[in-house]
Amino acid sequence: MAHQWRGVIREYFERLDVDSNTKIITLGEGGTPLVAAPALAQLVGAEEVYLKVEGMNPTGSFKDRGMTMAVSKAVTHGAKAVICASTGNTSASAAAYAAAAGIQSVVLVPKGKIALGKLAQAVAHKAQILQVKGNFDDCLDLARDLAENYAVHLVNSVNPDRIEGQKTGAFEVVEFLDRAPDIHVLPVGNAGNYSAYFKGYKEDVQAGRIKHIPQMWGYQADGSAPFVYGTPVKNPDTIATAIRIGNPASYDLALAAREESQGRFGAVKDPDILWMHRFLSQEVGVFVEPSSATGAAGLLQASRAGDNLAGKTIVVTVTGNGLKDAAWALKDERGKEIKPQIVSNHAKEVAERLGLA
Ligand code: AN7
Repeated sequence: MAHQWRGVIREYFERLDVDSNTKIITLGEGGTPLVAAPALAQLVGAEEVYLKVEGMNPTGSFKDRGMTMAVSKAVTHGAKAVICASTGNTSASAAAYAAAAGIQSVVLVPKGKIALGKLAQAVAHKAQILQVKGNFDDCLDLARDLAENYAVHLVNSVNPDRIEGQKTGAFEVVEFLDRAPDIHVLPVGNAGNYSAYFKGYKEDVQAGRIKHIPQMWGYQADGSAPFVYGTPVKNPDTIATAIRIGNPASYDLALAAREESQGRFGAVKDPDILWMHRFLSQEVGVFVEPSSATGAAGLLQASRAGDNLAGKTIVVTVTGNGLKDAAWALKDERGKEIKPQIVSNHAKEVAERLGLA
């Protein structure tokens, strides 16, 4: 008999900060596939590399794991509206879960700097959307201010319910592998997800399910890399708009996670992110948004710089679906637009064009 996945709150009820009074708002998030990526393993010289494909979540990103918790808690406490600042995915997720809960959502996004698919999602789910003249960091300051002073509930990852929900990604990795990977790699913006996976692994160690926490490797775009420079970045700049964040909300949590896991932070250049974005599509078969390729790009950079990954089992979280920011797939390596050829409906001509004749 087939069983439907019930969403992360019901699947992990005993391991989350919820109880029988929690009004569960779910869209069936979580339970995403861990996909073997032999082409990537070969490229970086590792024993095995798996992609945790978070683009399979209901709104196409990992944010849904945290949003089911944050919106469930908000509704349980009687909230009638939620607010968030976002580079796109948080707003798409907040809008969808608010719709499911029958409450209002307000989203603040940096003007002109969010991918079209994500904006479309917020519009589709009837969020009140405001484009702020400023970057993500300005939007977050504004959202915090409004949530403090008005009757709206903040659902950014400064809200611990978000991290709590997102830690379930680590639980799923452990259940699938039946052990901890040696290294877990992620793209980093606010470092909420980095901190959440660490929390999940740590709880699995404490519960005796695994023996050690994997090294946590977090990668940022080099124009937006406060963890690498050790200080906030005033005007973050990268084509990877999802992680265009200069003043990460989970800075201290993530530093502690890096320390305890003997992990690292690194920065990769935009062209290397786009190269890996294409490699994952073409050689692995997984279509992600550019930001989501940043972790894998960092792993390749480490391997090229001399890190010996032989014998290692590595999990890379790919955070968002390629369809959200599809325009990048329609450009070649030089940035030139790719347009499929136009042909008649004659088999002979088509065969010639395809080089079959
Ligand atoms: C695809 O939606 O911050 O380090 O406002 O959308 O936990 O912030 C998105 C972040 C990685 C970084 N990959 O995660 C937002 C937002 C994708 C993302 C990140 C984001 P964090």
